[in-house]
Amino acid sequence: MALIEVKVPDIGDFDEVAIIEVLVKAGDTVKAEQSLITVESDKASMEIPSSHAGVVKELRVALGDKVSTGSLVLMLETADGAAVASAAAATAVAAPAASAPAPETAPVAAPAVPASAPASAPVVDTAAVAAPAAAVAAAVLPAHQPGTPSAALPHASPSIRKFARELGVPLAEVKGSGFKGRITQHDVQNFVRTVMTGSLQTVAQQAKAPAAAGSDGAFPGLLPWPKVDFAKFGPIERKDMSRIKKISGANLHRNWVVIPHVTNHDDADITELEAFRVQLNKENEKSGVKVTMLAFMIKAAVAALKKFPEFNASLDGDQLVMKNYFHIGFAADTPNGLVVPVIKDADQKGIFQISQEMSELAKKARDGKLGPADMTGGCFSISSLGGIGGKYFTPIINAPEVAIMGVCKSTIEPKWDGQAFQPRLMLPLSLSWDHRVIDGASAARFNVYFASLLADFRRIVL
Ligand code: CAO
Repeated sequence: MALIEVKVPDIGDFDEVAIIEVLVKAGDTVKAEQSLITVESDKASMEIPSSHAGVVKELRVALGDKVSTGSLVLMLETADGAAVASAAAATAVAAPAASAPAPETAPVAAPAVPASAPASAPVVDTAAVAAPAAAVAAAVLPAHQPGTPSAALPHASPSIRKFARELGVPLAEVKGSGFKGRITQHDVQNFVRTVMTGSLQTVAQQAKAPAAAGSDGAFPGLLPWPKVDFAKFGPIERKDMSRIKKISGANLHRNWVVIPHVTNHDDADITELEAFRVQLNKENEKSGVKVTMLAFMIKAAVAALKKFPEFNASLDGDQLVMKNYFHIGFAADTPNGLVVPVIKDADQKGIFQISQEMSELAKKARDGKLGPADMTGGCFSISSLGGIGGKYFTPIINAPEVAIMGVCKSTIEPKWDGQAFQPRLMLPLSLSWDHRVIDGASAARFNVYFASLLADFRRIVL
């Protein structure tokens, strides 16, 4: 018996790297080459293996500690009779796993399970975004009930560990199907699918929905995600998704899967309002504040939320949370993805103030400088593609909100006035709403009222 120090071996340029996983504890028996900790720099992660077999007597590091070559990891009792020694962990450290995709090529069907990485710069989703994604998902889907962790340490490459961490998957509960039981990307994806299916089933049961007949999941017969070797068909390259896209993708997917969406389309005649807007901008050219149609829509949304309060609500179990404040989010397109900054207390602000705040928030969004406070607390969102084009679309509700207004590019259309066709500037509206909270008739009324405000903005003061 001998007590040896196991140290971090030569890990090249990696200096002061954070420990993101501690894979052993005091009392564990480890084999030589078995991974002890995982460290991660901003570019890659790697596992630090044990130099010897033995029993862990004392851990000298903890999660989050920073280590470099030569840092003491743990004290190991070896059975090989070696004298008390200082042993750098095995020199053959697994090659760093750069933040490249895991080897298997199957794309991930963006699961709505939590990404455990904290979302310091939240994205889509108003209240939801500011919270870590885990908390967001937990608010909607029942928490995953841990299964029995496998007794053995999970074997997985650093890239798979990173992948699992991003999805919040506890590797100890994943059964490996790879060589010698190694966990593959496919195993992690399957785990997510199983949890998702179970969670959705629970949601359905909670809502007392009839169970899917004769199935062991909510989606009987659902085919697995296609696994394609794209390189077989032509040259390809792989790109990491931006952090914003990953977080917003998970939120959008959850919202799309969980919320029973319906979208009503309508048109608003904005001929006079557009003329007024152009006139306003001419008069205020020197102010530096440009009034956009979106500012009028934010005011119209406030008035419509006041008239139809169920649109200014959130579901909380069997209760509706009715809000007496009016914070309106607007979707902003940025080079890194979609974000939804929020104009707070829009009911207390005028068109100029809203226009100014919107332009400041849109700039902050494009510069990647929005903070959580800029994106939280929204009651209702507007997604405007008016500056780009298109006719109608089906926007995804920004949970925990219950409705979202999508608008596209206005165009001159012939409208019959009873005697002749008149050229009118028509704005296409697409209102998506949560059918658990809102009925179709209310949605149609909301759209008609919203359109009537834009058609004659004097109605806003009635
Ligand atoms: N019809 C016709 N023209 C419109 C219009 C509409 N509905 N809305 C805006 N425009 C015009 C503006 O008047 C402006 O024209 P000028 O430059 O001649 O004045 C031009 O389009 C550009 O407007 P804008 O997009 O800069 O301003 P905005 O206030 O309409 O929108 C913002 C601001 C931040 C919402 C927008 O830039 C943006 O990011 N939109 C994309 C939102 C998005 O991605 N939604 C999809 C979400 S689902 O994936």
